[in-house]
Formats: sequence, C-alpha cells, structure tokens
Amino acid sequence: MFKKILIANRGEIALRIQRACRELGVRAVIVYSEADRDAKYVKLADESVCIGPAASALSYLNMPAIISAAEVTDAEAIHPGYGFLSENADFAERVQQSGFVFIGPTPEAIRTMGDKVSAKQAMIRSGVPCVPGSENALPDDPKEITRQARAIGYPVIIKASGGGGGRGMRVVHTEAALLHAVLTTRAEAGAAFGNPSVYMEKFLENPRHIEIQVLADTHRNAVWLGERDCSMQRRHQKIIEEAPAPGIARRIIERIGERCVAACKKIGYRGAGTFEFLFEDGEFYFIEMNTRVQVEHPVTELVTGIDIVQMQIRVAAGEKLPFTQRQIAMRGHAIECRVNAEDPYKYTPSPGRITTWHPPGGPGVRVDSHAYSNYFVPPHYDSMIGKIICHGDTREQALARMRTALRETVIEGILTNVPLHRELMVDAKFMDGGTSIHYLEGWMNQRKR
Ligand code: MV4
Repeated sequence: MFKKILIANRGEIALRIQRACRELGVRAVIVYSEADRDAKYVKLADESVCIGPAASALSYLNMPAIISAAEVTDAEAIHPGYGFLSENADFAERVQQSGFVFIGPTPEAIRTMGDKVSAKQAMIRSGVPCVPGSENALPDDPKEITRQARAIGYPVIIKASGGGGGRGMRVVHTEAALLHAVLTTRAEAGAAFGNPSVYMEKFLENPRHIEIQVLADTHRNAVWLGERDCSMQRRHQKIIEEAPAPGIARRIIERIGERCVAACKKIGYRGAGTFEFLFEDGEFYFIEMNTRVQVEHPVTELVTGIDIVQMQIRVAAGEKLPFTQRQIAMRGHAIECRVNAEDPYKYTPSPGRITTWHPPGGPGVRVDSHAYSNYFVPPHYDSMIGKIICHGDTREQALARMRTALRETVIEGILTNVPLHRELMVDAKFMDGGTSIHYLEGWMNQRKR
C-alpha cells in the first residue's frame, strides 16, 4: 500500500478520498486554491499545498502545479476525484511519466473512452449493446450522411465524438434539417473540443438513464456492483440517484452487467468505471463510459457494502480485488439527493457564507459534505455542497428515511435546493419509480412556488 497520496480535487470528494486514506493508513496531501484555503478539510489533511488562485484553470486544472506538489511532498500516487483532471488522458500520462501512480485507468483507456466513437467501437467489439447508428465518424459526403440517416430512421441525434455528458449534440427530425445540423455540430465540436468529428445515432425519445458500476484490478479480475438509476436530472445535471433501478428485472440487468465485466477484461480496464446506458422498452443501449469515481458512487456503496474509493486506491497499488462476483450481495435500496447552493425556484447559484449547517442523521442516513456552520461557499466552482444518502430494506423505507432526513436538514445563510428535494420525495410519479430522463424538467415547468 502507498504511504502517501495526493488528492487533486476539492470539496466533498476531497474529504471523501481523505477518509478512505485514513482507513487505509495512508497519509493524505491536499492541494487547494486560494478560494479553498480556509476550508476545514484542508486543515484536516496531513499536508496541504496551495496550487494557485481561485480560477480552476490556474489551480485545479494546473497540471505542473499539481505534479510539483506531489514532488515536494513525496506523495506516491495522485487521486483525481471527479471533474477537473479526472478524465484527462494527458494528465494521467504526465503523472505516470513523472514517476507517480495515477489512481484510475491507463491513459490509453481514458483516451479510448474520451473519444465517443472509439468508445462505441470498443463496446461493439466487446459485445455491449449500443444505440443503433454509425459505427464510424460521419464522412463529409452529404449523400452518404443522408443515406445513413435514412437507414437508421428519423429522429436521429448528431453527437460530437469529443463531447459527452450532454455537450455537443443535436436532434434531427427531418431530412431537410439533417445537413445543416451536421455542419453546425461539427463546427461547434471543432471549436469546443478541438475535434470536429461527429457521429449519428437513432434518437431515443423517452429513455431512462441507467448506469453500471464496475471495478477492475491489474490481475485480470473485474466485477460489476449493480446499477444506478440517474434519470432525475435537469440540463444534464443529476440531482437524485438511486440503486437498484426500480422495476427492472434482475435477469436483464445481470445480462448487461456481465457484458460490462467482459468489456473491462477485453480492454484491460483498471480501477472504478461506469458504463452509461439509455434504457427504453426493456432494452439497454450503451452511450458513454466514465473512467472516474462518480458523484453518485455512495448509493452503490450502501447497497453493496463495498468502499469504492478504497478499492480504487487498493487496485492502483497493485492489490487484487478482495472479492469475486459471487461474493457481492446487494442489500436493500439507497437514494441520494444532491444538495446544491442554488435558488430552489430559479435554479441559479447561491454561493456565500453558511450561517447554520445542521445535517440529518439516524439509521440509514449518510451525509457526504465538506460544509459546516460558517463555511463560505466560494462562487468559483460547482454549486454542489454535499449529498444526503439514505438506505433502507426497501425503496419505500429509503424514501421515508430521506423525507425525515430532509425535514431535519437546516441550512441557513445561503439558498439551497433542499425544498425541491422535499417536494420530489412526496411526488406520486417519482414514488412510483421508473420516471424517464425528461420527467424532472416537465415537473419543474408545472411546479408552483
Ligand atoms: C441520447 C439521447 C437519446 N438518444 N442518445 C445526453 C448526455 C449524453 N451522455 C447522452 N445524452 C443523450 N443521448 C440517443 N441516441 C438522450 C440523451 C439525453 C440524456 C441522456 C442521459 C441523461 C439525461 C439526458 C438528457 C437529455 C438527453
């Protein structure tokens, strides 16, 4: 095991990784920007290094500053968390070339999955079902583009190969709109990602977003840890996630989980990863793979009892996975509500000083947050200030515990989306389970204040 790890992130995930380090007996170095200097999780670390001013581009995205911090503190490995440099293949490569372990997959795996066309090709080769569409980047020839769209059938969606997470896509309903959509998506993708390559898929009108969590070691072992339903999102920002996905038969989930494990083995994947699927009419369609730990990993931790962040560190240190697929048992149901510093009606950011922070507790309640009374939420970063995660024997019990937890929660001094969560936890359609990716947006448009 490593003696010392550098955490290249901030906020709740920096604290979460620090906790995993403590339990493993690993010393934790934290890097921070000037805006995070006074945060408690920074003081709690064994060592801390300032890597630049508040702006992410000059601090949490500053590769030389982070690698220098690892050098001066003698850290052996770097955990990138989520966001920032976590899925940057060049960063993973530079970390390795500087003699440190990148806690995540190889730069090659990150690069393959970062390019959505090559990711899909890898999945097709591994037997993971994908959305029907082009198997290569679209050519320039308008006739060929039109031919492919006719073969797939309208509506189609044009996606940037360098995009992902909802960036760089355009839905096309008619042949008349097709070529213009391809050209604009191409131009935008070239400007935004430095990669004008685009591809085409059948557009699924009303799917759910279901994802499969995997873990792999460097000894050819891989397992899947069940699924999460992340359909409750607005503008590609998830706000509620749960495990397992309500109303999907175990045998059909198992089939897809086994395909994901086979794909991990085939591509030599290591570490934690997530296969994202759209689920419609009983079928799964792969869309993207995330090569990092995800915000919503705790719901999987609560139903499996497996510490995903510790596992990332252990497999990065060369350890074998300490369990086989047969030894993984799913117990009960878990739901996560993301707590954002934002106006609960206008959904605009609401940074500032938290005067009262009173988190919930009790059986089956977990709070992952770096916030506290008198913590200042800086305006420079994502508005998520923490997560409330509730576990129960059944979905109903998890929901009941979440209602109680949200009722107990008091956050004053800033606005948060806690009132929104309180309403959603008693919404009849959400309580039924199985709502699509479009449900939340519709619900919000109907909502009265
Ligand atoms: C799609 C789709 C429908 N059909 N692909 C959005 C994020 C990116 N990961 C892929 N996305 C979508 N791809 C096909 N062929 C609908 C979406 C989509 C979506 C997916 C997951 C969660 C929320 C979403 C919200 C809008 C659109």
